[in-house]
Amino acid sequence: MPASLIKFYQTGTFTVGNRLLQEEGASVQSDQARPNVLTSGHRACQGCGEALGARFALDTAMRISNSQLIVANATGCLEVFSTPYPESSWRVSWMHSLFGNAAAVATGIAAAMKVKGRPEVRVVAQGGDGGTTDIGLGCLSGMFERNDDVLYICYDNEAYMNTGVQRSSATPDWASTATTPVAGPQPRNTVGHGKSVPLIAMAHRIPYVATASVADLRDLEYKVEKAMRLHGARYVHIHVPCPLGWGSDPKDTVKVARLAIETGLFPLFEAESGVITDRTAIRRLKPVEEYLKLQKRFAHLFRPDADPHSVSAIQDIANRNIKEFGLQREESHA
Ligand SMILES: Cc1ncc(C[n+]2csc(CCOP(=O)(O)OP(=O)(O)O)c2C)c(N)n1
Ligand code: SF4
Repeated sequence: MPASLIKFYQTGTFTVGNRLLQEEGASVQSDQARPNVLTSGHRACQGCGEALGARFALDTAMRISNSQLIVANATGCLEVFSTPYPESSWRVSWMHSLFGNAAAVATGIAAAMKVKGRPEVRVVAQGGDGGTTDIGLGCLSGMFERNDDVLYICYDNEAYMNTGVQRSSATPDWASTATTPVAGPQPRNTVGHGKSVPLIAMAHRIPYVATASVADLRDLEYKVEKAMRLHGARYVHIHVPCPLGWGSDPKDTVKVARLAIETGLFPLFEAESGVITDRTAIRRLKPVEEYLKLQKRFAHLFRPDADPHSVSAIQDIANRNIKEFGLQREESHA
């Protein structure tokens, strides 16, 4: 989102609030005109970042498509907590795909709409990080390569939460999960070093790729809106803390998400046709400890006998992101 100068009365606070912002800078709040695509009554945990992200992302997609929207949803928490048979929290044409084929199902829907002469109907596919970065990556890459007219949204809670917190290829190194338990003198994930699907998407040179976070809902809305105004394959990757899997306090979901940005561990950027076009500079750089200490999945890093190199290695990852994505703020308005 284009940067704007911080006004003097906002200095020192993050709680500016919509009422102080111009309409174009404010996130959508509850009002009668809001589509409310994901209604109350679903069964997500308290403080679920995925529910928050999905609500804002799909309300935006619904608004931009004039309510002409079809959604394909991969198996995962979002699908399970929103549609316990025979109920549904969705107020949109919504289809449950398999775990790994949401992108292919969405491609089929888009092709069908084209054949039926319904270009006004827009298509979104969505899934968790497991459904996207692991089992669904083949279908997703095909969708990118064919430049199918679909917006794919990944809700990244950094593990397979729906089935009991197993590691995915989006799980950070050192995070304790059911399949990467804390064991041995230097506990860490020994399975792999993960992958960045936003960068993989960029390598396909698709029209639009963006990362977003529930810590900045206006930025999230802006990016989904931009993606929806374009055609061809588009990809938005949203960071969504999971209190259950991360061992964080449900009231801290937005705080944890914000710290991921402020430490440099989750860079916010946009890319068009494979080239980064914008990034969010970090306003107040924080050490990674502040992020890690709010989550029980990293508690082993702060035991008296923990290897201090682990935290410094995570700090190195954040530092590398800051450098690679140009997240260092050039001038201070604070
Ligand atoms: C082919 C197949 N393998 C395994 C499963 C079981 N399964 C359902 S949801 C899920 C995990 C989903 O994880 P993720 O995509 O990260 O979404 P989250 O639940 O974290 O939102 C798994 C393993 C399945 N439904 N289909
Ligand atoms: S397990 Fe995590 S992702 Fe699933 S509903 Fe609970 S908070 Fe949300």
